[in-house]
Amino acid sequence: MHRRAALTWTGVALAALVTGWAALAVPTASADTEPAPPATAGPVATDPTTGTTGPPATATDGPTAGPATAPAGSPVAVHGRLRVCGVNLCDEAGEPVQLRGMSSHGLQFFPNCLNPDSLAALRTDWQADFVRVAMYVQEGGFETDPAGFTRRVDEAVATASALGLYVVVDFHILTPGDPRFNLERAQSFFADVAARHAERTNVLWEIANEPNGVGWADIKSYAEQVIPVIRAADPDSVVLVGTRGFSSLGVSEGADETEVIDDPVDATNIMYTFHFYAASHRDLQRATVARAARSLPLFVSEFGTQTFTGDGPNDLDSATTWLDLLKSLKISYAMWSFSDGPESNSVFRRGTCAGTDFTGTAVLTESGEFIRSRIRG
Ligand code: IDC
Repeated sequence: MHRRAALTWTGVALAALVTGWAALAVPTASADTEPAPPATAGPVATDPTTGTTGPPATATDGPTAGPATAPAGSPVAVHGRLRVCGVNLCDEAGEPVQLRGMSSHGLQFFPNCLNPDSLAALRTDWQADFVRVAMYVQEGGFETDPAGFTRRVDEAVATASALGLYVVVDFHILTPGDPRFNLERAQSFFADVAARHAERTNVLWEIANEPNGVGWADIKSYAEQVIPVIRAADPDSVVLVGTRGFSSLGVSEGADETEVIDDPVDATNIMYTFHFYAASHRDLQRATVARAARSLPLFVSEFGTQTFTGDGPNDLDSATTWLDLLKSLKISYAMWSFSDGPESNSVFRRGTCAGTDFTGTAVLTESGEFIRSRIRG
C-alpha cells in the first residue's frame, strides 16, 4: 500500500525515490510543476503584514539570503530563514511575518493529496506560504512503518522546497494524548529528518500535534527531551510545541495560558501551538489567544472551519472573526485539511487528488473556497 502510494507521485517525487532528495536542489527538477512566477508576482512576494518585499534569492546570493533552490518571488526566496523574535515569527530581515497555509490530512489516509501538482497549486494559485505535513504516529501512521513514513515526509519536504514553500513537519500525536508515549519514536524520527534537512532554511519542526489528558509539566518534559535532539542536528530552525488540551493552551481541559507563561519550555527559537475549530471554539478561545499573544510566541498550526470533529456545517462567520484576529496579531496559520475526503474539512471535492488539476474553484468544497480566497486576499 505504501509503495503504491509513493508511485502515485510524479516527477519530483519519483526522481527523489530513485536518486535521493539532494538531486532536487534544482528548481526546474519537475516538469510537472507549474513554472515559478516572476519575482514581482502577487501577494506572496509581499509580506502581508508589513507590505515590505525582500530581494529574490539567486544562486549567487550570499549565505544570508534564502536558499538558492527557492524560485524567485516564492515565500522562501522573499523571507529567507525564519526565527522567533519576541512573540513574533520574523523573517531573515527581522520583519514580523504571518505565514498562511494548509495542513495535509493524515499521510496514511490521503497519500495522493500531497504531490507536485497540488503543492504547485497551493503555491501559485492559492498564493500560500507553507504546507504542514501531518505525519500521524498512530492510527496506521509512523509506528507501523517508520522508514516508509519518513520517506514520505522527505518527499513532501523536497517538493515543497523546490517550489519555495515553507514546510512544517508535524509529528501528529493524537491518541494516546501523552506525548511521552512516543518519546523514543520522536527522538529517532527527528534525529533522522533534522539531520537530513539541516541545510534547508524552510523547515519548521512541530514536535507534538495535540497533547491531551496530560499536564503541562509532562508536555514540557517531553519537549525538553526532543528539542535538544533536533538542535544537535539542525541548530537554527523554529520548533513548534503543542500545548495542553489538544493544543488549546490548556483551555479545553480547564486551564489557561498562565501555566505556560509561568513555566516555559527551556529552549530558544520555539513557538507554542494553538488549535481551534471555528464552530466549537469562539469568544473564550479568542480571548485566550489575544491575551496569550502578548507574552507567548503563538503559531496556529491547525484550525478548522467546522466543529472539532472536523465535520458538519462550516461556520464561516466564526472562521472569519478568527482569521481577522490572527491577522491583527500576525499569527501564522494552517487550515485542516488539504484532502479530498467526505468530511467538510476537506478542501478538495471527492476524487480531485486522483487527477492533476488542483487550481481554481471548481475543484473546491465550501471550506476550500473560503480558505483559498482568504489566503489569496
Ligand atoms: C480528524 C480527521 C478524521 C480522523 C480523525 C482521527 O479529520 O478523518 O478520523 O482525525 O484521526 C484535530 C486533530 C486532527 C483531526 C481534527 C478533526 O489534530 O487529527 O482530524 N482535529 O477532528 N484536533 C481537533 C480537530
